Parts: sequence; structure tokens; C-alpha cells
Amino acid sequence: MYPRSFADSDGDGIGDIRGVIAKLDYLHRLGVDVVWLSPFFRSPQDDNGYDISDYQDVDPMFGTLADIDELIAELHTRDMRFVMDVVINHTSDEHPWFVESRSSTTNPKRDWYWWRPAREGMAPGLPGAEPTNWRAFFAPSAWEWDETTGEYYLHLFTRKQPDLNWENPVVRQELYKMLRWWLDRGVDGFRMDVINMISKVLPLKDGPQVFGGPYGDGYAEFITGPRIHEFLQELNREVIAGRDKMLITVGEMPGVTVEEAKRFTDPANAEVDMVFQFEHVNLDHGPNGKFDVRPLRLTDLKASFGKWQTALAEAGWNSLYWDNHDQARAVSRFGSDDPRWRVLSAKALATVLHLHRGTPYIYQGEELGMTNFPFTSMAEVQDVESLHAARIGTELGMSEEAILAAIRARGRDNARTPMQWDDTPHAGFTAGTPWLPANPNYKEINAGVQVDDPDSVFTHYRALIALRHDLPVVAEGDFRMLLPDHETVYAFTRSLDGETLLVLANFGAAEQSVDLAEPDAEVVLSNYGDRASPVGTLRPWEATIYRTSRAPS
Ligand code: ISL
Repeated sequence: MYPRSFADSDGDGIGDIRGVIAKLDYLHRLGVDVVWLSPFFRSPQDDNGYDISDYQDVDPMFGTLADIDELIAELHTRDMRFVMDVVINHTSDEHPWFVESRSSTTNPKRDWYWWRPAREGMAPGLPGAEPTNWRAFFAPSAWEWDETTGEYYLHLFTRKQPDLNWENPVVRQELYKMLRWWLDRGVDGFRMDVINMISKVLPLKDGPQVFGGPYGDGYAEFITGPRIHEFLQELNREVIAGRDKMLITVGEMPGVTVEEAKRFTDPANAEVDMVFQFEHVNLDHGPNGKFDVRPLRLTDLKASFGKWQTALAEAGWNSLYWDNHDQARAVSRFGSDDPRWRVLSAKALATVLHLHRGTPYIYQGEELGMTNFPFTSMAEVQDVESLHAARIGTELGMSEEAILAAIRARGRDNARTPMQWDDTPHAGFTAGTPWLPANPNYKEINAGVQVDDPDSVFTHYRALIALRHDLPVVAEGDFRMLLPDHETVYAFTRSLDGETLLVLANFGAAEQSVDLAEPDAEVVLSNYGDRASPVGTLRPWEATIYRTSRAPS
């Protein structure tokens, strides 16, 4: 969950920790095992908390350390665990470490970050004089010129997010110490932000000039660098190993390959339990990236998921997600937010994802079938990524309407509008004015109308979670993709110890019939309830889990 947008307890319009605590029974009812909370640390909020200025304190806008202690205790009382989101590839430029580092070239913390002089023979501070040509994720260049000492510092994200220098062992030890401090406080694990970017290829050098502007693609120089496995093994040894309770680690890894993911998650290597990979959420990107919106082909989606299922079958482990705080809403993107199909398609997506092998993640509101926001003006957009994309679009001569269309489809603010609790003003998120407006559809789509409704999206998620808890074949069974070339039907089996589940889902509004003769299959769960079709016939967005006596060929 994204604390800023989940629940506001004090009426300042921003979600907070006490808001989360007040909603734990809701999460428990859903069946949640683990809560992953986006950063709540002290932060100037340049990237909503992914720019941390104090790792060991809570930002006053979110609450206090005592609130976090209470949250952990209340979660544990309900047999839920707490995974904290740690951003250790970079800090805020207002972190005391960086403030010291930038103060002089001889400061002992100077090489805690990446400082470099201007390119030889070029006037410092002018475009092209940066030490390398890397483009940043949320800024034109990944380097910021710093007047005080006449050098540049590296920031892969905004200029207020300087990258830490993991080559320095003192930096690593400081970070490990901080992580141990949180474990001692009771947290059950870590989601590690962009953790495959901590090892850079040395010496730092230019990447290919593929974007047409002055800046190039530095990916190969900082994604899965030469020391990444060593660093993660060290972190595991210093922080995770030897603790007497089960801990969870998940590394967020943009651009990670399936081969690397297997290595990262093979328990024999003691690095991380899971990674968040990006392949399936990049399939609908055009050559110009995320905001270059292209249609998604179901065959590509199945090929991608199928590849990861197979590659991590023997060793390693998958994480499974449709969306999160960085992605558009799942139902609007992979399903259909047309009112005729929204509920069915939200349930179909859930059925497919939750029946894969791996650990499923649900992003707040996904379990209600929350949709993208109908942005009509740039004034409504707050996210640094979208604002940066809009600047680039404007430079390229795109109209505001074209930019807004891309943001409506892809902007991260879609996921960050207030959680829709009920049909009272601002969806019951706040008694004040919310920092982002609630989606106007909150009167129809909210937790209040869904929690007790046996046909709701919420109830379907609840049933899927219960199924995973109850059936070992869902948690551990082998995965086999069927009909990989079918353009509209997603079909697969899971098998364990002679038990086979068949999952059939129609990813469209037209009826489909598929040739999988299974006359005696029992329906385990269907988004059409008691009206589930027999195997082979699929109504619009129908998704059914069957138990079969033999696996279809
Ligand atoms: O948002 C993205 C999808 O377009 C990515 O580029 C994103 O920046 C990347 O997934 C890394 O995300 C993580 O680190 C960022 C932060 O803004 C994101 O919220 C976080 O999940 C920088 O800390």
C-alpha cells in the first residue's frame, strides 16, 4: 500500500500510519498475509517518500515511530507480517550524509556518493559536459552540476535523489546497520527499491545514443552491474541470515532478465526471495518507452508469463503482480473498465494471476476493481515521472491533449488517487481535502458496497486468497501453459500429486469456444458464480477454475 493514498486519520488530506492501523481488519478480512508499505520515512517528498532524508524516523506527515511500532504489533496480533520499503540505491539530497558529502571535496563522506568533474574540455554546467551521457528516469541528465565544489553528482532518478556509492564498504555497513535496527524493531522483511542498480560498471562511461537528444541510455552501465550478486549476498549475510524468524526479501529490479532473476532468487545463492521483474508491464510500451502507448497482445503476455513460470520452476521463485503504485490500474489496462465488463474482467485478471505459481501481490484498490482517473488537465497531474514525460512531450511538439491521453493510460497518479472506502465525500479517504482528488466513480466502486456482497470483486479476491491457503496445488503445483497461440483465451493447468486444476479465462467481450474436452470437470471457482460454463465455452470475460481428473493435452 501507498500510505499517502490509503487512509487519512487526521484530516490533512494525506494518508498516514494511523489511517492504516484503522483499516487492518479490512485487510485481515481480505486474507492478506503480508503488508508491504511504501516509504514512510522522513523525506522532502520530491518523489513521495522515495527520497529519504532520515532512514530511522517517520515523516511527521505520516506519523511517529510509536505509530509504526503499534502498526507492527497490530499486524502481528492478526498474524500478518510487515514488509518495509527501503530505498538504498539513493537518498534524498537533504539527507545529512549528502549534505556533508557536497560540502567539500575533502569531506570524509565525499565518496559516499558519485562525484565527477565535467567532461574534459567542456564548460561545466552546460548540456553535454556531464561526466557520462546517461539520461535519468525523471530528469533529462542523470548528473547535476554542483556549484559549491565544481563537480557533478549522479542521480538516476530526480536531482533530489543522489545515488549512494556502494563501492564504499563504509556506506554498505551503515545501510546494513540501519536495516538491522528495523528488524530489531519487529519488521518482517524488506522490499528493496531499484536494488539491481546499486552496482555500477567502472569506470563510468557513456551508453548508446538512442534517444535522439543529447542524452543516451546508461542501462547497461548500471543495471545488474558486476558486483550486484556480491552486494546482495553480503546484505543477506549481514542483515537477514541467522535471525530466528522467517523474513521476506523482494528486490525491485527494472530490466532484470529471467536468467538473472533465477540467480537472484535461487535459495542456494542467499540473495533475495523474490524479484519484481518488469517484462509483462513493458509489453505495451512502444520504442519511446512507457508513455508511448501500444496495444497489448494476449499472446505476448502469455509468452512472457509462461517463460518466467518455466524458468523459475526448479530453482528461484516468482512474484506476481498486475499493478502497484508505479503502474496504471490493472482493470483499466489489462481488463476493461467499461461498466459492462469491469467487475467480470477484474475478477478474471485476479483469477489468472492468483493461479500462477509465485507470490501474488495486490495493490490497494485492485481488490475493488478501482480504475484509472479521467485526467482532463495537466493541473491535475502531480507525479514527477508524468511531469517529466510531459516536458519531453512538449519539447517534441506533442499537443497537451496527446500528452494527457498518455498520462491517462500510464501515469502513476492513476494508482495514487485515494483509496475508495465508501460513498461519503472523497470516498471516505479524508475529512479534509485529499492531495489528489478521488476518482469520480467512487460512489459505485468502494469497499463499503463490496465487503459483504457475495458477487463483488473483493469477495472474489478473498476466495482466491483462501484457495491458495487451502490448496497446496495452488501454492506449489507445476504450471503448464495451454493454447499459447490463442489470441483471446488464457488457459493453463496447475498439477500436484495427481490433482490438476485447469484455469480458463476469456480476455475479451466476445464468446469463445475452446477445444479442451473435459466433460466431468468440477467448478472450483468462477466469476460467473453458479452459472459457470462447462469446459470449452467461455462467455465475455468468463474465468473459471476447474478440477479435472486428467490434464488436457
Ligand atoms: O515508475 C516506473 C515505471 O515507469 C519506473 O521507472 C520506476 O521508476 C522504477 O520502477 C523504480 O521505481 C521505484 O523507484 C523509484 C520510485 O519513484 C518508484 O515509486 C519506486 O517504486 C525511485 O525511487
